[in-house]
Amino acid sequence: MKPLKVILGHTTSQQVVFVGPFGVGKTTALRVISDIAVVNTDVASSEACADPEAQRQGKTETTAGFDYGEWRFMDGSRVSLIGVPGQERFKAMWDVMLPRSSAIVLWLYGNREGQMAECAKWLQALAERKAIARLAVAVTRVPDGEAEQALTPYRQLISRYHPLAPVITADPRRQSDVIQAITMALTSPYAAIEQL
Ligand SMILES: Nc1nc2c(ncn2[C@@H]2O[C@H](COP(=O)(O)OP(=O)(O)OP(=O)(O)O)[C@@H](O)[C@H]2O)c(=O)[nH]1
Ligand SMILES: [Mg+2]
Repeated sequence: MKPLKVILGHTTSQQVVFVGPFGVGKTTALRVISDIAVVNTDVASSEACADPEAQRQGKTETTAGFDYGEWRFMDGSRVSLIGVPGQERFKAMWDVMLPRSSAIVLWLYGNREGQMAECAKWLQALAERKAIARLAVAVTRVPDGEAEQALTPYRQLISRYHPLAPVITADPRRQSDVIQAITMALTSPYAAIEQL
């Protein structure tokens, strides 16, 4: 097992959790934004080997536990960042991490069939764990110039679960996009809980 080189000497006031399907970019986004060395539980994965897009993108590992990083929010407070596994077989981590989150970023593919069902599955998982009140949705891999058209079906579906959740396009490899997604999640208005 690799030694952990992280020294956590301060407290964080909020916790943002990254959720979404296998390989969408949760660990990538967390590594891009964390200002401490990321604690990481990625392991070699046969799913990654079998998934053609994962192969193209050089992904050979999957998160089996959770990623942990930290980031300083614009008000100066420190925020914990948690990336949970995308694979359902590790969903015990969702049960642990989601109910104690301050806000969620749901990462989704914008270039795959079946993403509305995938999106509904995640929204349901969040709702069941009472973790949907502060939410931003980041749709990845949307070609330039196609954002509005691509986001419309996501917005329609998401509004049934959370009428105020922002839905944006974002590239998890780009720091400014990840900052935008986290900031939107942390500042998104709470939906009245009875609406959820
Ligand atoms: N081409 C392209 N590649 C991307 C994009 N976003 C992420 N990737 C790549 O996709 C892969 C995502 O891998 P991870 O960050 O491990 O995904 P994950 O969501 O943490 O996956 P699990 O933890 O296994 O569920 C990385 O190789 C990224 O470089 C994108 O917008 N375009
Ligand atoms: Mg991961």
